[in-house]
Amino acid sequence: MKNKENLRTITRHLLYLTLLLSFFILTHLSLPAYDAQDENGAVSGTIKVFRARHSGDAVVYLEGAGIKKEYPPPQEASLLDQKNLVFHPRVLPILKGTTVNFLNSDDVQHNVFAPGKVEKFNLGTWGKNGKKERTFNEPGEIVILCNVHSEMVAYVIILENPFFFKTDEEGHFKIENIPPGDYQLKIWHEKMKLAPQKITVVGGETTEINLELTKRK
Ligand SMILES: [Cu+2]
Repeated sequence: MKNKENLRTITRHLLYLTLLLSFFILTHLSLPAYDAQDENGAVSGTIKVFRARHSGDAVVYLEGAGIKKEYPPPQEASLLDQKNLVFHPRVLPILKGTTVNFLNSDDVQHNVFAPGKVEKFNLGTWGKNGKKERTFNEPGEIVILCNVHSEMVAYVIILENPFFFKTDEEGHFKIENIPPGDYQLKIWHEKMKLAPQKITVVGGETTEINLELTKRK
């Protein structure tokens, strides 16, 4: 009786093992069937910004015929804080349709308004820990100001696809998960400009590109 039960348990385990093995073999065997072109690629490199304190706050983004026109915006809102009389972050790139929470973390009152062409608005003036939100649906650059402190400025950059990256202070960027194809790599910077660059993204590979921003807008 005991032996029979043991045998049954062993048989059951063997069956599970066989199923598991077949699953792994099947999934791994099917991998080489995918062409490298079915995989996405990446672009990375460094943007050196001249005549600036550092190489950060440059927004690198892609445009191209192969990119879809509509991407669902993130569920989570982005944050633009006002702390120590400065907007944080100074440059906020977002995907079109994203909601931005405007927060005041200071003891003094701050205001938020945009005098620009893409969107013109004034969210009002409020005190510590107060928050207002706004959703941005039009692509472009929006200059954000505070009418209490004239030196405060931030830039919301609204982009049409998720293939963008804001450089760190060393100028590094990396855009991942890009469908293979030809693109125009563009750069937004507060003060500097550069002509669009042609790049090719190859599936499963990272295209390296290093650029310099030397011309003023
Ligand atoms: Cu202010």
